[in-house]
Order: sequence, then C-alpha cells, then structure tokens
Amino acid sequence: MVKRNPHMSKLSGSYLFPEVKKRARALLEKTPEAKLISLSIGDTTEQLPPFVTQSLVQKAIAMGTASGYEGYGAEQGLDSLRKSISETYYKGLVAPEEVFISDGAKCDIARLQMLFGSDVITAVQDPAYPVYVDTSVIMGQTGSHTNSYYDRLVYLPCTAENNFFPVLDENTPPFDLLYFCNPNNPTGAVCTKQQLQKLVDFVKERGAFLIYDAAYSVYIQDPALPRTIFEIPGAKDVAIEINSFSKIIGFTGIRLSWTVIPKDLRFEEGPSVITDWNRIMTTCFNGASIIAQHGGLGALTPEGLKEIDTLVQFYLGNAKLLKDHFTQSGYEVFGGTHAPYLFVKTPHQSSWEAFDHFLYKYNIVTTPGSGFGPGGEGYLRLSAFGKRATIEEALSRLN
Ligand code: PL4
Repeated sequence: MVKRNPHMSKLSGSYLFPEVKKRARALLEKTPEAKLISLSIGDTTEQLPPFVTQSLVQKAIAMGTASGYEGYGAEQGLDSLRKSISETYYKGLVAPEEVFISDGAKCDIARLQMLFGSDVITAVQDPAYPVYVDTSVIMGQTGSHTNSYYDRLVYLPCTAENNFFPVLDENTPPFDLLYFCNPNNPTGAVCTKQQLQKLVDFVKERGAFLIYDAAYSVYIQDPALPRTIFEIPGAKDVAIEINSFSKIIGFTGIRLSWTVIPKDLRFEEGPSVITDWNRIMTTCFNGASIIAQHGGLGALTPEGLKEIDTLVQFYLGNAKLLKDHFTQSGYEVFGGTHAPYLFVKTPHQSSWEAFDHFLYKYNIVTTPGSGFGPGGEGYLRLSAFGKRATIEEALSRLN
C-alpha cells in the first residue's frame, strides 16, 4: 500500500473557498428559490475589454495559420512580454531576464515551496491568503499560532491595532521566508513606503527572504504608495515578487501571471536563487499559454493600460459603495480604498456566525475572516468584484 503524505492530514478539513461554497449550497438545498449574491471569492465579473480581447483573438487566429502557429514556448515566457513587464510595469527597476511568466500567482506560490523545500521556517501575516499556509503545511511546516520555539510556521499578528502591519522587533520569532501581501488580502490594508522599508530592512537583518505578493498592486491609487517592492532600496537583496494579470485585466479564467527573481538574490551557500528557479520552471512548467501571453502584451500597450484603469476604477467604485453603506450602517470597515477587499468588523458575532447571518437573512455570501487565520476572527471579508447591479441589489437587501 502507498503511504499518504503525512502532512496532508495536518491541513484543515477543506480549503476555505470550497467550504464557503459548500455552506452556500446547503442553503440552496433548503431553500432552492433563494437568489444568492456573492461578495465572497475574489473573482472578476466584467467582460474582457475590446483591445485586450482583440490581442487574444488575433493570436488565436494566427495559431490557425501555417505562418502564425507556435508550439511549446520558452518556459520563462515570451521575451517580448518579459521585456514589456520590465519596461511598462517596473519602469526598468527589474530586468526582463528577472521576470518569469507563469499561469497563475497561486501556482507560483506552490512552486516556490518546491524551490525552498521543507527545511525552512515560514512566517505569514495573520490573517493571510490561505495558500501560503496550506502549501507550507503540505511541505511539512506546522505551527500553533502561539509561535512556540519548535514551530516551523509562524504567524505575525496583523490587527486593527497595528494597522494590519506586523510588529517587527527582537520578539519576532525566527523565520527564513516571510510571505507578505500588499495591498492585502483579506484586510484591504495598504503599506506606506516607510512600512515597506521597515519590512525589507527587517528581513535583511534576519538573513531571510521576503515573498511579496503584489496581485492587487494596480488598485493602489495614491502615487506616494509603492506598487512594487522593488521601489524600496535594498529589496533586490531579499525579495521575490509575485504578480498576476487576474485582477489587473480580468484574466482569472485566461490564466497569466509573473514572478520576479532578482539576479543578485543568493542562498547562504552562494548559488543564485534565479538559477534554481529557472531549473524548477524548466523542469516543472511548460510555459504559459501563448494566446494568454499575447493578451498580456496587449494589456501593457497604451490602449490596454487605459482598459486596465477603467476596470480598476469600476471595481473600486463597487468597493466605495460597499464601504459607504457598511460605514453608514455603523460597522467598522477597513480596506476598500486601494484594494478590492473590505474587512468588516462583526462585533457581536464570530466570523462564521456573521457569515451565516448574512447568508440566511440576506442571501449574501461573504467570506469569514477567520478562514484567513485566527487574526481574522470577528471579521467578514467582502469582495468588491461583482456586477454593479449585483452590488446594488446586495445593498438594497441590507437596507
Ligand atoms: C479563489 C493574494 C482570490 N480559487 O489568479 P492567480 O492564481 O494569479 O492569483 C491568485 C491569488 C494570488 N494571490 C492573492 C490572491 O488573493 C489570489 C486570489 N485570491 C480570493 O478570493 O482570495 C481568489 C480565490 C481561488 C484561490 O484559492 O486562489
């Protein structure tokens, strides 16, 4: 008989989002006529804009011609897209060779586990996007939230009291890798330049690496707030940045993302991280869809950038409607200004109680904050991705 990976049994019963769906389905079984509204999973709802659609279509049509057909592409992605990301998104802060194109930020988070193996100690913000924790647990890292000496998974509380930015000082437990999401999922918090400088300096001081998830960076509206960790001096010595076209241009179904590995990032023994990442990508990945990559190229042209901004403003408009409503109704609400998520305090209920309240009373599906870690207990996460009419319908039910 084949033995199960022993770490699988340490995962919580089911991944957060399928659990949310299961509970929503349970309501529908009881009351099939209920018209559920989802403010839960962060999935884009607006159609692809015309210029980007055209970029996808043109390549799809070309693939049906003798001259335009292409088979496997480079595992690292099209040179043209790597260059475009380097120039358009990073304004030259990173070189094209440091950009690795991929099929999703989530997939790269999992591949990073392969890169670092199971001997590292991992730190996460609490609360955090569950993929950082669950992939670490699958690798064998576990922790107790109380951060005991033996833990290999440590939780850095990010609460309203510390503005959702962890306290980084001599009492912070040891770690090798720190996963950090900015703008943050689930809290919607966004970091200042000073906070990010503190983060980079602290990780450097600890001889650790920062895995910086910037999947929502285009939602940052204030030019004084950094959109990439590489705006921070010293970041190239410690940081890996993950980003994705999913929330930039509605590619959640198309699948396209990238990860930046600075050339100078080195392991303790000396070898460069980029060499190992290249080995992992060439071994475990066969390149992102050529058609999707052409869509990405279109998104980074001046026309595409305008389309990105229109989409971002639309979802931020939803966020504002939600934020205004909940604030006026007396809730304490965080996020929703530079991020497509709102973190709503549910003072007299646990997260799951509040989830049930919104589900059964208003037929609105939310995400319980506690699903992102104990630090999220007592909150609900609301996603601002949705059709405007859906958001308005949700608000009218709540009135
Ligand atoms: C539902 C911080 C959403 N089944 O689309 P990707 O793979 O390029 O990006 C995934 C991703 C990466 N990093 C962060 C994210 O928040 C997400 C997407 N998160 C959410 O509601 O929290 C979608 C979740 C999906 C999942 O589990 O990722």
